[in-house]
Amino acid sequence: MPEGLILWGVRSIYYVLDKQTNKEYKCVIKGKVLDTNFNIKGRKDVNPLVVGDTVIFEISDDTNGSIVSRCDRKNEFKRLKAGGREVQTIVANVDYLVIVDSIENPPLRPFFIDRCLFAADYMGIEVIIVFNKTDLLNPQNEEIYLYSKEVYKKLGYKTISISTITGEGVEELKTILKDKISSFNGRSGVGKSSLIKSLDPAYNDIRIGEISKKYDRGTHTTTHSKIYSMSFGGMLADTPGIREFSIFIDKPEDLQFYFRDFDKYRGKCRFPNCQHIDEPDCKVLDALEKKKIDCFRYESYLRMRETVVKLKDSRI
Ligand SMILES: Nc1nc2c(ncn2[C@@H]2O[C@H](COP(=O)(O)OP(=O)(O)O)[C@@H](O)[C@H]2O)c(=O)[nH]1
Ligand SMILES: [Mg+2]
Ligand SMILES: [Zn+2]
Repeated sequence: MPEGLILWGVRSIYYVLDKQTNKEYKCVIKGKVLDTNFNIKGRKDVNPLVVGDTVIFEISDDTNGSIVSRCDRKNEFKRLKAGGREVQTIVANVDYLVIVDSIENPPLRPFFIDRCLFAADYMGIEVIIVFNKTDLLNPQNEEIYLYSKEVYKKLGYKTISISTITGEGVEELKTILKDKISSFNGRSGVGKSSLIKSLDPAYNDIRIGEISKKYDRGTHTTTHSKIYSMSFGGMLADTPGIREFSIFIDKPEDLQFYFRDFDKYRGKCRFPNCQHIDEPDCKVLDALEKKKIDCFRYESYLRMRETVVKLKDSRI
């Protein structure tokens, strides 16, 4: 039976690319239930199949088929749905997770980026952070934008500044994404779909959204994830915007291990189980005070920890 790549899916119809012949088939799941383990840590995953999944499928005729099973995933990018009881996998098997944020309209949100970074690191996915809309930069916000970019760079994340209007950074991004499978993720209105268009004008008809004047945030225009084949080589998944990115982790105590900023200090705290909140002789707090750890990153840690602890309580 052929192996295929899930390009996109709506309701229970999936579009599958035959990896050998490069032909596309419209598929349903055979017998309606997929033979795979979807329960993640006791929570239901709302999507059994996501873009980027590899499946084994049967061809019924020239354009139709049915999916028999899902192959093991190399990696997966997921978040908790509102309420915390369900997990939503957004994309699987990517080489790069491209976190797209805009520096203006809507304004940059490092706390959002940090949540995505946590999830990517937790799941072992390499990240690129895109700062889009540089053409709109307001001098008042320049400092915070350049500062955050530098912080992420120092932590070892690839960062790139882009404008889909002036074309700044687009060629550079192309070089990085060439021949890879990548996924664009971020809030609504930051320019994910516009970026796909800039990277490959063949997709000029992708819908892009307007920014709501009232809230200075994007409207949901992209309704489902979809993979596009790039003419320069490689594939890109466009995903719907997410308003809140809730993370999940089994033990709140483990969150600290995904803050690279703490790596150099955390082993030296007085208490081996130090959470770096208010413990005496904490080397992370020391480093924070000496500005060796950036304060918005530390604030992110506290905020994320709080939500994780709350979720834990609400589950009992
Ligand atoms: N000024 C400016 N506007 C942009 C840029 N990229 C996207 N936009 C605008 O931002 C809005 C949202 O873009 P869209 O691609 O739909 O965002 P998505 O929700 O992340 O897919 C649209 O009005 C775009 O024209 C950019 O680099 N500069
Ligand atoms: Mg979009
Ligand atoms: Zn500590």
